[in-house]
This record gives sequence, C-alpha cells and structure tokens, in this order.
Amino acid sequence: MEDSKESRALCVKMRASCDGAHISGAERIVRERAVPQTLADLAARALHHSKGTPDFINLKVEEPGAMIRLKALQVTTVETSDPEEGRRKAAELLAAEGIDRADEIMAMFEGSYSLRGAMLVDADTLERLEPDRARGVRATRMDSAQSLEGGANCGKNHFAEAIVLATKVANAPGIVGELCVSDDPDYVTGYVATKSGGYRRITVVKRMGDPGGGRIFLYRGPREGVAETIRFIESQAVLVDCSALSSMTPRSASISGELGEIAAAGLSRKCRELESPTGPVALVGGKAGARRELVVMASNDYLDLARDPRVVEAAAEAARRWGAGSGGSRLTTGTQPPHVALERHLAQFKGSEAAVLYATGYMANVGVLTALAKKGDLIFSDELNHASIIDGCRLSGAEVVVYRHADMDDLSARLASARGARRRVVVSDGVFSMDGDILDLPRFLDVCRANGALSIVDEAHATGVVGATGRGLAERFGCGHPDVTVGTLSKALGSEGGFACVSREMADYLVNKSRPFIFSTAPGAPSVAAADAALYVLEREPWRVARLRENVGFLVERLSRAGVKVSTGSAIVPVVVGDERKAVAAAQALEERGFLVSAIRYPTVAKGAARLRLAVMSSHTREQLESVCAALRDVV
Ligand code: WAQ
Ligand code: MG
Repeated sequence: MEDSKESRALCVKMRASCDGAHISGAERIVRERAVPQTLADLAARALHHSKGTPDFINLKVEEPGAMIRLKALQVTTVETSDPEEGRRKAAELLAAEGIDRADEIMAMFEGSYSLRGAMLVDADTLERLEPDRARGVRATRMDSAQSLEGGANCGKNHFAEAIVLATKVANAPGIVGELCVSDDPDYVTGYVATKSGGYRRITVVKRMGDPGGGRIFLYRGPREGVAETIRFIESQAVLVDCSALSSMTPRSASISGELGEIAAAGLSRKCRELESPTGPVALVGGKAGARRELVVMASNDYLDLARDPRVVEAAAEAARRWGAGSGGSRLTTGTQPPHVALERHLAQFKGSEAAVLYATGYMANVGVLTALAKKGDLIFSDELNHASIIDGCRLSGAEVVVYRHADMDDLSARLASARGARRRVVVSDGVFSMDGDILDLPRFLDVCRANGALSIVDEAHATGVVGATGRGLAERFGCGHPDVTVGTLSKALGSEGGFACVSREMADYLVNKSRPFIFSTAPGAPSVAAADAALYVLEREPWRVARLRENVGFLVERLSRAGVKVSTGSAIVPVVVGDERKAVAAAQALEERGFLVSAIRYPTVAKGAARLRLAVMSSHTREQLESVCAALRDVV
C-alpha cells in the first residue's frame, strides 16, 4: 500500500567476501517495510560483483539510535586524463587544505588496498590510528535522506554512495580530509573530500581494469579523540541531504569510463549487420570477409511477410505513385490516400471504429499514454511492460503505480485503494515481449470497468499471432476490446509504423492531443502501403497464423523433451539462463552452430534474469526447429 512516512527507519548492511578477502559491502538506511526487499537486493548485488562470487555474505539489520542529518558536501569535478595526473591532482588538493605531507600520504595509499574499511592516518605524523589495522575503519549507518524517503534502491551507484560516505566522514570530529579510489576494476573516478573544500571528483585516478582501490581518512588532533572519531564513523546514524546535488546518478564522468562499466558487466551492445533480406535465414559477415548463413530465431517478422512479393510490390508501387517520404506530419502534408486506406483497414481488421497511425510502435505507446494521462492522473502499469510503455508513463507526468506481473488481484486492489485521482488508466502488454505470455484480457477488462479506469493493451506481438486468424486477444478470448488497442506494423505485418485502434471519439482526441502523432513526419506511403498489403495477405491466408502456432507447439514440445522447460502463449519462446555473461556466451555458441538467437539482458529484463529469446516464424522448417533444439541442449 502507500508508503507510510512514520514507519521506522533501520540500518542495513551487507558484507561479502571470498576466502576471507573483502569483495563488496554496502550501507543503507531504509524504512522497516523496505527491509526485506533491501536485503534481497543487497544479496543479489553481493552475488553479482565483478570481483568474483563470494563464499560468505553477511547481512545485518540494526537500530539506528539517534539519527542526525547532514548537508551533502559540495561537489566539483576535476578532469584528469590519466592516473598519474589524477594522483598528482589529489596530492595538490590535499596540500591546498594544509596537509603538508600529501605526497607521502599518496605513497601510503596502496597499503589500504586489502582493507575492508579505510586507513585512519594522522595527517601530520602519518601514524596509523586504527585499533585493527587489517580491517581498517568502516563507515556504516548512513544513507541519503532522499533514498530513505524514496524507498530502497540498492543497485551500485558509485557516486551516490560515495557522497554519503564522504559527507559523513568529513563531518566526523578530527577528520581533516579523505582520499578515495574505487576498488572496482572498471571504475576509474575517485575523490578527495574535506569539510571546507567539499567533494572533489577526480575523473581518472587509476587505469581501467586495475582492481586496486582504497580509502584513507586523515585525522588531526589528540590521541584521546581517536575513539570518538571512530565511534562517529562506525556507529552514528547519519542521513545525508542530497537534494541540492544536481544529480545523484552520474556514473563515470567520462564516456569511455561509462562504456567500460557497461562492458565489464557483460552488457555491451552492438548493431549487427545482416546482409540479406528479412526472413528465416540470414547472411552475416564472418571471419576474413567470409559470409555465413544463420537460421534466424530472433525476428519479429512472424509471418515472413516483410519479403513477400505482394508486400514488396505494394511498397515499390506506392513509392512510384506517392513518393518515398510523406513530406510532413499527418496534420500538414503527410496524409495521403494510403494512410487513410490503412487506418480504415486496420480498424476493420481489429473490429474498432477507427485507427490512428504512428511512425513506430514505440511512438504509439508514448503517444497514447501521454495524451490520456497527465500530472494528477494515475497510470497502473504491469511490472513487465515494454520499455515504450514505461517511457510513455514517465513522459506523461502522471503518477505511475506498478502492479505485479499479470496479477489481476493486485491490480484490482491497487485500483480500489486509489479512488481519488482525476483519471485512472491501466496499461498492459497483450503479449509480454520478453516472456511470451499473454494477458488474461477478459479479467483485465472486468477489473478496469469495475473501477471506471481506461484500458490500454499493446498488441505488438499479438497481431498476426494470437487468435485463430491473428486478430489478437479479443479474438482469442472471444471478449470485448480495451479502450485502446495499440499495435505495430513492424512485426507480423512486415513493414514499419505503429497504430492505435480506438473509438471515433478517441481517434479525434489522439489526433488533437497526441504529440508524437502531431509532431512526427507521417510514415511514408511505401511502408504504409506495404502494411496494407500484408494485412490483405494475412486476411486471405490465415493458414500462416495456424502454421506459426504449429511451429511454436513443435518447438516447445521438442525443447521440453530435451529437458529445457519453456512456456509461451505467443511466438516468443524464452529460455531463461540467469547470468548475463552466460546468456551472451550461449548466444555466441549458438551462432557458431549456425543460429541467430538474441541474448536478452539487463536493462531489458531484470539483472540475473538474462535469457535466450527464440522467436518463431511461420516459415521455419521442422528441420530448422529440430536443429536449434539440439544446439540449445548443447549450450545451456
Ligand atoms: N568505510 C570505510 N571504507 C570503505 C567503505 C566504508 N563504508 N566502503 C569501502 N571502503 C574502502 C574499501 O577499502 C574499498 O576497497 C575502498 O574504500 C573503495 O570502495 O564521484 O566505489 O566502494 O564518481 O569501491 C568514488 C566515486 C567511488 C567517485 C568509490 O569505492 C565519483 C567506490 P568502493
Ligand atoms: Mg568497490
């Protein structure tokens, strides 16, 4: 239910190690209700650290005691281009704060590498002051005030965590400065912090790939004060007010640093070139310029219509007759006879009064959501909805309530508990794009109607696939339609563009209010005419839909015989692998065996839920499907 501000705050900490060596640690202060999720997130983080898999994870929940609030240190950035310059700058900054032996302190830095905490060093005599020199001093019981208020968010964000730690440490009695280099091999930015000079990010302080990192806290004062300094750092609960920081999420300051982080996490992406028409087989460039044939198990062209001669000819003919581009937005010069004809045809095919074309399916979702919801409204969105729906929700400015995947009871409870909002909109994928399962449309519509909410269903992966003749979920369930059915021309319809099937009134509303419709150039006549021709083929050749379904059934059955458990309600067959790098390796191994299969990873799916996503086409042969099963059995 809604967050209660009064729920008490608790300190959570995580430590992970392997063979006694520190791998990862984190500190949080969260509301009591967020504790279970925080523990789960931190455990997941411990298990997926680039430094290795831990054999020991320690999770602790503690009472904070009296909490104090501190204002975050001022942040400034010092651009450096290599580690030597970075270290030199760090020493200069310390020297400028009256720390005379900065060069010697920098030389001590490597001694802090193996510690779980920081060295505590006398800024003048350079003596080590911690009671346990193998452990160091560990700052705990701290978080940003913003993350306490906003709920748990435990993904590693180097900067967000460092500013909290640095602010706490800088405010500890007797501390005159701090020096920090991350121990993450792929994170090269470090900082020098002092109470007066603030937090100085130094963009490059070590080489990419270097696992050496540590911290030094510099102390100045009598020995009797050390115990209180350590108590403050280790036990005083502190909330750091970060509201004045321009952003809590800068990662590496440099583009190359950020790319390095992406690569280190196994999340790099590249466009790959297919040197052949869309279809179940593709030519790709191989070693030494050789071309290889791959069986494509990754295309959304489910009915193999993108290269159908009738569809291709319609595009060519439209290009000759109407031009390659539309020359303007739909409301200016971009409406031609093919646009009008396709909208009419789509409405008739889907059983709606009207249809509105968009340039892409992504824009259709963004366009519908931003038109229908705004600040003061509520959107209820399935947690596994496609990125274009998520982006539409964000752009709308409405408050977004995310409900549990496909859980109509959860949706119903959340709708019932939010009766005040001006307008309530519920949005779901019809076929979930990464899991292949389908929405229970009759129950979804019941829940929406019972609560007076507008319903939006995205049938991007359902059109041409779900229902006996490919008309989608309403056909499959024999039920009514949502207020808006979103669809795409770019998948089973073999062309490109998106659409919304709606009432006449809703169409008028979208044309007047939907910014992606109003401000994008209309799709060109060739792609519009191609989609129209594909729709005619689909209507005349429903055997394609039946054939697709048989192929999916065949693949699922063969996979389960091979011991690979999968389920789907569409043409998307997910094989969950879990680890990101494993999924990528499996996709590569499949490619070596002649199959093009997508490895789907974070951020498209949750971290640790990476998968191979097989997409079936009506024109795949049984041999192709059997051979991909055999290959899959070998690689996963
Ligand atoms: N208390 C004391 N020392 C700690 C703590 C702690 N809570 N956490 C980490 N350390 C020590 C430990 O020796 C680590 O090896 C070392 O610091 C580095 O820790 O603005 O990510 O968590 O973008 O790797 C700086 C951000 C990121 C710069 C620092 O540190 C920026 C970072 P890491
Ligand atoms: Mg680290």
